Amino acid sequence: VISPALGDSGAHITPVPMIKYITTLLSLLAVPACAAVVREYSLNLTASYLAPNGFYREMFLVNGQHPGPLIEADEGDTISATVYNNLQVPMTIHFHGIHQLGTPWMDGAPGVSQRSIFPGESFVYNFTTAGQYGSYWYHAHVRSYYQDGIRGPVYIRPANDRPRPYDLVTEGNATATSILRALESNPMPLYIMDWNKLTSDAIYYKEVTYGIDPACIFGYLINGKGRVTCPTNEAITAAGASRLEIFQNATGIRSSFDSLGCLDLSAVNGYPGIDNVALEAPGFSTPCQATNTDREIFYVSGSDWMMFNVINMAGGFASYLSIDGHDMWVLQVDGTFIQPQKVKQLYVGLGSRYIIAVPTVKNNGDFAIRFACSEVAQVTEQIAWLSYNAPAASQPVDYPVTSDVYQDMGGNLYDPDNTPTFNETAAAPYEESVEPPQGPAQHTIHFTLNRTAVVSFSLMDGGALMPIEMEYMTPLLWADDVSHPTTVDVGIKTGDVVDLIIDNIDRVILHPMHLHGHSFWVVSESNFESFGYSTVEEAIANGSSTINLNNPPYRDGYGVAPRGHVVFRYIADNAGAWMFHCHINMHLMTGMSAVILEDREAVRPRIP
Ligand SMILES: [Cu+2]
Repeated sequence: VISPALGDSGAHITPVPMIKYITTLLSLLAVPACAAVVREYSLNLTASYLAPNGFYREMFLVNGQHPGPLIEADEGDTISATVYNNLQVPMTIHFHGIHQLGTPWMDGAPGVSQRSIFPGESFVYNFTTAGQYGSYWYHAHVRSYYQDGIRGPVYIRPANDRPRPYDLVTEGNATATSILRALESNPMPLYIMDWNKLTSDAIYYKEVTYGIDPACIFGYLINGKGRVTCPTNEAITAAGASRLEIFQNATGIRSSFDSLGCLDLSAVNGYPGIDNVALEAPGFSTPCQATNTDREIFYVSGSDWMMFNVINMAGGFASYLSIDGHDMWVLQVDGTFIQPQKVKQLYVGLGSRYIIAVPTVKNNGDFAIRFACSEVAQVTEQIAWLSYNAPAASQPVDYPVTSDVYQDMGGNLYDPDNTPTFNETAAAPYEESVEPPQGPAQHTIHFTLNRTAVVSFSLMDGGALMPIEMEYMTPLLWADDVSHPTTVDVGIKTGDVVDLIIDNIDRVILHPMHLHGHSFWVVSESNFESFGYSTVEEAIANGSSTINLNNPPYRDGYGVAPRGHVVFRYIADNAGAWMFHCHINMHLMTGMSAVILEDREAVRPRIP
């Protein structure tokens, strides 16, 4: 129906041959829902020296590829993934969004749920997918090594008896609904990842040594592919006009963009005069140099619909996704079917996953799939191609605007119809059973997201930072001493309801907060004010307008806007020691992380 280009270097993607399509249709009829199996995978981690966007650097690979291979299962299957660490650094693998229900020691958090896998060692991650479906991903959780290449997708096909919202998309057209149902078994990959010239260790070294926040990337990759383009400063400045305003409102300083579209952050970085801070050593910055490497390309033929699995695997940046001239129906977010939204632009939060259906337009041409950085810190975009033409040896010429609806490199959407963009706050779960508990929570924990120095980011109210050395300590899941300033031990017992109130007092930075071991309901949210109450009950009693206990979004990661707040509510149904942290690697590395203990004594005797 639709297949990516064959014979490309870089990401290795399995096309969808027609025979598999037919087999899937048959399997929907033939396979009983209870036929859970064990899905075995080997993940061989190696280092290499490659140039995915035209510049050579040391990078990491999983089974010789970046991103790593797809791990797939049917809902209820067990996944058994053996990781062979052939790198020269310690490693763990975290299965992002997988609850690890009953197996907290398989969560892949170094110093929290396991000891690191040291060079030459292996480790078997063995866990169930029961109760979970949709899109997830796996990534290194030691230091920032996932942004060097240790990352890949996990896809769990929903059980046959899951209610699906496809009729709302197709307006009851049975043929169209059956097409979506078939595409669901193997959605096309659309993985966005940011990329740097330097390794994450080198960037971290620069961050702590020079005291600079490396909020600047060398460009995005889509499915491990992409190229560097060097737009004019006039074009960057035009696309980034709103960023200049936001920064000026926060700091009083009129800033400017460098050749890679990075905002000059000297005023808050404390280290003036650096171009491309994440890319070069101070004093050795080089201006943007364009490359001509292949972009990802998808060839379309015949089908009325496409389905994409969108995953933000980036190390630091969220982005906006748009496809020139095409609508997108958002069907799932973070492994949950939602009330579908038809949009022309989708905010793709760091660590988050989205299943989208795209109606084809039956118009011979090449259309750009555009990811634009949504952060204040940089104007940059990467594109992949959606081609209705026959596969060709050469790629389409860059940037033909093939539609009057398109998104520029600053993430500004040009749409004569003013179609609403994706509304995260309104992304209600489709299944009515996914409802939060309504009564008072047994525990309310307050966090404050704060930049306590140029390169120290905290979430504890008192400003405590989780030291990077935690990764080498006896894992908190079974350690005798848990008395660290970033350990939250408030006596949570199995079955308790927990509210996390998170105020972000930073003026510019959105922090994408990720909770391990659970999904949560976003029961309050604001992008301009703190929560202002000590509990959800108090907020309700005072008539707070931000509280939403009526089918709120159900997520495992969610961005907290600058000056804003969120309240996450979850059920403590998974005894263990669970990380709660910002997913921006350089924030996690400099302290923005905590561990929430949950009925730990109940699980300690069961640890293998
Ligand atoms: Cu952060």
